Amino acid sequence: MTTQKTVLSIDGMTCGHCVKGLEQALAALPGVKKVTVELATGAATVVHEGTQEATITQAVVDEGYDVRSVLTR
Ligand SMILES: [Cu+2]
Repeated sequence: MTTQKTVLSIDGMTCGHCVKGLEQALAALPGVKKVTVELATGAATVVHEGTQEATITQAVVDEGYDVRSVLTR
């Protein structure tokens, strides 16, 4: 399976706890290999194999944040 990178622009993170919680939620998704969440930019980078973009987006929404944009390549 191909390794893909999905980059999300996220609204609503305010502190390190937000970052940690989101990182854990994303890392728990099936197929996710690596997660980087940056508080300053609101950017989350998810390296995964076969995880649907919609699944990743939903996980962020479920954590209580807004997804401004999402790009998979
Ligand atoms: Cu917070």
